Amino acid sequence: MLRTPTNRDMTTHPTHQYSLYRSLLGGLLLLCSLFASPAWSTEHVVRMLNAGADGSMVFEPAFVYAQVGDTVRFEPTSTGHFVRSLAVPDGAKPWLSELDVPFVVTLSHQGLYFYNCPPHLMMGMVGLIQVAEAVNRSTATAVMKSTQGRIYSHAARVDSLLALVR
Ligand SMILES: [Cu+2]
Repeated sequence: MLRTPTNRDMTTHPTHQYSLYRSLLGGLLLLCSLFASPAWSTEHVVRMLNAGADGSMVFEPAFVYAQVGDTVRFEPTSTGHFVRSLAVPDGAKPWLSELDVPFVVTLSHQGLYFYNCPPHLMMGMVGLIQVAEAVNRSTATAVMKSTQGRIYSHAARVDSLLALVR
């Protein structure tokens, strides 16, 4: 049977206690959502193309400047491509994606990340990501220069990428 609230009900369930609980819960939910998908991180998209603004067999954009915690999503817009890292900063995990499958890299450390598409390396299908400070500049540059010797067409792309490092 229903009854009207009495003074006694109001003291056992004080309104201010309920609203405090609600704001705590709200704060907790907000914190959880912040950690689940950080509002301050950016997803950069790099497309893998048979033909782009810079000629055939390209990553577009080939140079990305990012911050720690950002992600890069490699989109297999054209078929026949995948992506493999050739140089990453100390502590960062090297990567290798599958053919024609979108691939997301989380940029865990600052520095330079140099990568290529192995079947099209000879055609200069390379790219570079700079995350904050280029702390591994000399190591990455050495890898890029030695890789350049294995490229038959568009080898100058390596120099263009190096020139973009801040
Ligand atoms: Cu390719």
